[in-house]
Amino acid sequence: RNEQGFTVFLTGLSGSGKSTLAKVLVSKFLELGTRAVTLLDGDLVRKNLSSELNFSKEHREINVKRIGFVASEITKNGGIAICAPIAPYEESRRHNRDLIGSLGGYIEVYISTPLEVCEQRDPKGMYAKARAGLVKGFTGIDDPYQAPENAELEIDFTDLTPEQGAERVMLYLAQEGYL
Ligand code: GGZ
Repeated sequence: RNEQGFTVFLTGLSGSGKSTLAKVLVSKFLELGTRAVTLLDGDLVRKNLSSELNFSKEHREINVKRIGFVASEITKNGGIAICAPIAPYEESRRHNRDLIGSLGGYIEVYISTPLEVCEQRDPKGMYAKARAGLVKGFTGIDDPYQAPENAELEIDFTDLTPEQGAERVMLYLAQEGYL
């Protein structure tokens, strides 16, 4: 069995389905029971690891690279890291890919659920606030999201359940020899 550590790095807009997918993936990896699984979700990282950071380009890049560093340590030690920040910039994603890829597996999953769908779902009411001008510099509204061009997988949750999305990721990981 392949015991190499790896990182599943989810990137996509707020409300695109990253966190839900990440949670389903955690339970699937735990069921397999092979390696320690660590979830680095956007919310919890912002609260615990990056609480002094705002949403400027500079601070988003620091935040995403911090997540990448923690994931690289987990990967180096043979664990599974699942990351779920927006990660809107190619530069930090590339940085993480190079760092983590040198220590184990790096699988970037672009969650490509379109803005219209994310905005319609608006699970936390953030898009309504952004449209009303109560939140400035919100990704997809008045802040950029650079769509990945070299992601290992792309998943659009418009017509897909979290379970179906997770199955696609698991299938890919099995095909590539990670599981
Ligand atoms: C984007 C913001 C913003 C702005 C607060 N832009 O739906 P959420 O609430 O839970 O997901 C969003 C989360 C994004 O944090 P990340 O650390 O993943 O972003 S990044 O990778 O760019 O560092 C949203 C909330 O934080 N949020 N203000 N202006 N999202």
